[in-house]
Amino acid sequence: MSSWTALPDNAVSDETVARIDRWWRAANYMSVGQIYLLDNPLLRRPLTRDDVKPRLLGHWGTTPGLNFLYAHLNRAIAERQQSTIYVAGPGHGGPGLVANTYLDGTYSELYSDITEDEEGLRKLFRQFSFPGGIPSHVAPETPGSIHEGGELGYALSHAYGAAFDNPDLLVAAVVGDGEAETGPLATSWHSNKLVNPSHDGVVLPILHLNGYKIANPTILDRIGQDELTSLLTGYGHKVHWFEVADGTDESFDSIHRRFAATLDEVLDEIAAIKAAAAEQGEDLPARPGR
Ligand SMILES: Cc1ncc(C[n+]2csc(CCOP(=O)(O)OP(=O)(O)O)c2C)c(N)n1
Ligand SMILES: [Mg+2]
Repeated sequence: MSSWTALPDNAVSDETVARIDRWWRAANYMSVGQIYLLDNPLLRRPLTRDDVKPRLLGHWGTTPGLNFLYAHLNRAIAERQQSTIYVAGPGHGGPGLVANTYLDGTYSELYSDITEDEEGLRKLFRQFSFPGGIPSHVAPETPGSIHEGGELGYALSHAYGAAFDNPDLLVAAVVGDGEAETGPLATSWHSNKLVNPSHDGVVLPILHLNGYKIANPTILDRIGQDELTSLLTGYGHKVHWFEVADGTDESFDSIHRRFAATLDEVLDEIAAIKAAAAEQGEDLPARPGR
């Protein structure tokens, strides 16, 4: 199977949904553990004050969304054999990406002292945002990272930079709604004008509209769905909404199925654009400056 494969009528099985959910929950647990725990990583004994970090840096808000996207993208790109990187823009998203790379085995491969057992997990939790440890944003030491997240604003610029002249690469770029208020991010929605589907890869911007920049409301969340859709459409993006209502009693099973269907729809649309570009080939206008 080559990349940019369309899989119309793709239905995820019960087993796949259960596996996505288990991955997501494990990554969430490991993210909370990194933010809060100095010791007692598997909570085998009752939690005490000494188990908890005295000074917390980083916050939980963005992490379940980042982990959710990572788990779902893994499913879709494995099925399509699609070469992909994941760029995490939102503030303090570090624990999510560290958790996912630990779960897939890469972390222990690169850092042999962070072993795949309880002691390794203890060290992994302790080192996060701790003196002598690792930063709370994705950083050069995060496995596979090309994107330093500490200064917000560059998720899309880095994503497009990775996609240019890399025709088989999909870059899933998660943008924080707070990050989106920075000047660099606000202008980089326009980078789509520079992409040529026959020469370049594809950037899939995913706006993580969790409503807040740490604890304060974000503009893109408050302007409402119609205005935000118009704004992004005006920038030349096709908008797909995925929402989970506050306080919903929708099951996780249903939420996972809905998101998997949305992601498949988006990836099928991208495959169609790539197929059309391959057919037209060099007739497509080259991007400015070529
Ligand atoms: C350029 C820049 N300004 C300010 C900050 C401080 N800061 C860290 S996280 C954050 C909030 C970012 O909001 P969002 O991207 O929505 O992430 P979330 O809070 O939802 O995790 C801010 C303002 C920063 N890291 N970089
Ligand atoms: Mg946010």
